[in-house]
Amino acid sequence: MQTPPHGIRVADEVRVAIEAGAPVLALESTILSHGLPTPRNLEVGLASEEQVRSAGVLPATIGVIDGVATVGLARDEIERLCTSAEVVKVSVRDLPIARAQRRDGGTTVAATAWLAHRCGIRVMSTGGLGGVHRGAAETFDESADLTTLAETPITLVSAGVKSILDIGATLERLETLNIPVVGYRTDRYPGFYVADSGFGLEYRIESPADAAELARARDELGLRGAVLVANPVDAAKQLDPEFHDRVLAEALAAASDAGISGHDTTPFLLDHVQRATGGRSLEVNLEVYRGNVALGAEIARAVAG
Ligand code: PSU
Ligand code: MN
Repeated sequence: MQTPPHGIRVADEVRVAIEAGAPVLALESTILSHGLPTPRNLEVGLASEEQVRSAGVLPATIGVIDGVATVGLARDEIERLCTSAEVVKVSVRDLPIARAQRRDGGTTVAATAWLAHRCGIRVMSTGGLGGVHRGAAETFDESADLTTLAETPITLVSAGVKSILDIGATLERLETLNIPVVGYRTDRYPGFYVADSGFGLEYRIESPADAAELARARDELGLRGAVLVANPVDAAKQLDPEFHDRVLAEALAAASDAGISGHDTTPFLLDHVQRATGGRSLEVNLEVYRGNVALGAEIARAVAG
């Protein structure tokens, strides 16, 4: 593997696997520290690692412990990120701050992908990607996931972006940033809770081998960005699309009525959706994540093979 920078700790098991060219799948930790309620977060964190191992792939959950960016968190470290109230959300710009101030942090897609790539990991799974927020034309609120992925050559499996974001604008920005997006066995861009966001995709792939070939083609061309594999939730398990649209409209109206803005918007909307769906959105969230972890593991094997 390329020598990881001094500032990154790589678990022994992960280091050995990377050096041997064995399949490794990177997993983020903001979903655990900030995306899911306790104790479901810990169940999900441990179960997804187990799911990856059962598929013959080594999981590397990535996060920050005592300021140290860590690739391959130990079980007690995952527990710590799931239960401590002191855990901060760490994107790339937060990594040096977390290090200097010895914080614990859950890493976003951006920070996770960047750390994984620096250590030679080539595939990663997440639930939903960050993107362009509604109203971004005024607020400039766009996730650093997008700009980071433009310069991080990893294959990333997600179920698109949540509908609380501006999906059309996110797709436009991905195009501008030269980031290829392919549907996994679909021509439609998934909308996280629903299999079809209402936006189409120009390209699709049919297998993990196709994803591996795409990553190889990117490398052969010397391109430096990620390849995004958009993996929809099984239509039988999605949130009913009409119900979804109604709840989202209510949530957006409630946020506006309450004068919510800026970084408070996402937690407010997600909380509203969760309560308005009676927890059903959380179950879909977990189903989405399981599907992405399963596909990520298959792609990691194809890439390593
Ligand atoms: N989307 C979700 N749930 C999440 C996130 C995104 O549906 O928990 C997390 C991911 O870690 C993503 C981050 O990388 O939020 C994006 O945050 P921001 O918009 O602040 O960059
Ligand atoms: Mn933001």
